Amino acid sequence: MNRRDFLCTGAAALASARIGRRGSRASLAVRPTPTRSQLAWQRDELAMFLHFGVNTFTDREWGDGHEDPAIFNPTQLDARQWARAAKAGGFRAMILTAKHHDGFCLWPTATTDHSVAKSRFRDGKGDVVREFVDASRAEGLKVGLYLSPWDRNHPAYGDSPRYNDIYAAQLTELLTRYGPLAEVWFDGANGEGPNGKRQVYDWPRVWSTVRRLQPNAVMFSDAGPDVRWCGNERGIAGDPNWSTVNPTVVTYPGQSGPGIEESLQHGDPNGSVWRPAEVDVSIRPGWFYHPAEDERVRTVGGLVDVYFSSVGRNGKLLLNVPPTRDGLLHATDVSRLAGFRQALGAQFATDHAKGARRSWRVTGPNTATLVLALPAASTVRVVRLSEDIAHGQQVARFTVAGEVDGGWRELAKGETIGYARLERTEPTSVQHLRLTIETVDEPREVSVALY
Ligand code: FUL
Repeated sequence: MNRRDFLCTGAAALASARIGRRGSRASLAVRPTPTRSQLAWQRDELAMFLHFGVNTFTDREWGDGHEDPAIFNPTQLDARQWARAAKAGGFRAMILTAKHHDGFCLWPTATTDHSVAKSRFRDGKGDVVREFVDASRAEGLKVGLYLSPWDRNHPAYGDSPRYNDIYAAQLTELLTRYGPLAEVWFDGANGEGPNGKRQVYDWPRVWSTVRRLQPNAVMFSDAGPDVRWCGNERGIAGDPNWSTVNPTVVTYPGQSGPGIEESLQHGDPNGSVWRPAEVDVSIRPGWFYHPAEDERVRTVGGLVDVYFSSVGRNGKLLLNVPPTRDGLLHATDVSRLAGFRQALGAQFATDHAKGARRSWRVTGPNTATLVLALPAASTVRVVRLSEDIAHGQQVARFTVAGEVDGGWRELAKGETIGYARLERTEPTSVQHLRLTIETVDEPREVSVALY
């Protein structure tokens, strides 16, 4: 079973209630704030994930490491087409699976023969990582790489010190050959059975290698250290979703046990480190391309829903769009990406709160109210709230009400806000709007936009 299927909805709901109550009592002397890289990462909002490798040619999701490298032959590979599609979709970065669990390396590495160098792609002289990086840069996109720790091909895997050297060498190649990386992605999956090889990874070594060689890259994993997995692959960030976590709960990728799921999904209002959630989800049912899924690509409306449940819940969206065997993104996926961007543009075209008179009042040590008088009565369908997260995250609860027929009607209500909180409301015509917040430290003004 995929480890990522573990999410149990009942437990998540309980956890959410518990964190909600704790939220208003949190009191850290100094609350965590994001680094410059974490801030830039979150403000980018959208990154595209590309799962590509031997699985693309075997029609599988997890290769077993026995694949013949010769099967890898994307004859029309055009990474510029990937980058153009990403850009047209409003994405700011792309992350490629340089090596998935099957161990096949998309770059010519000195650490194994199981790579593009032994494939028919560009007569064994190709380098998919290089083409990917160059294409991303040409389109102004940031670059990220995924390097699976689990390796079902490498003979050293399971001989822990030896494989840790190999893994560090692979990482070093990727971190030193391709210019600045914005993100390095460490998967937590390890499906070795009871008779399989057990590898003890050296995570401190891995993390310090990235810090040393790419100090501006954020590192993703269940355990961060910079950004954390949101706890599911359905495109839905936790609610509430704190960007602060207690770092003693999830300490390495793939860890399971009590409290892990709650920590990944919800973070912790009392957490001592800033580790925001990344929401990885595929545009198709699988991560790799399968022709049988051509009719099952998420619709534009479905993608907009994912935006609301990821970016709109204080997450960063990492949307997977897998290249086909030709080495191109499928036309359906490309048109859905363009449609997604268009739909978001239409949705957020007019902010009715622009030019509103704002009166901000701190009503207690942990409470405040913001009243907006809009320039004209407007029909509100979506409320967008946002905290200035450069100063951290502090809202534990909020209520938005609109003045209707001389009284206040509740339009939206919830727990955390963070970078962004998007709430759909019953279309309601209002001219005055009131936001009430409860915070974990001295209240700071929240931005409100209305669409
Ligand atoms: C999981 C992997 O097992 C999947 O194949 C995929 O790479 C996904 C993003 O992460 O843990």
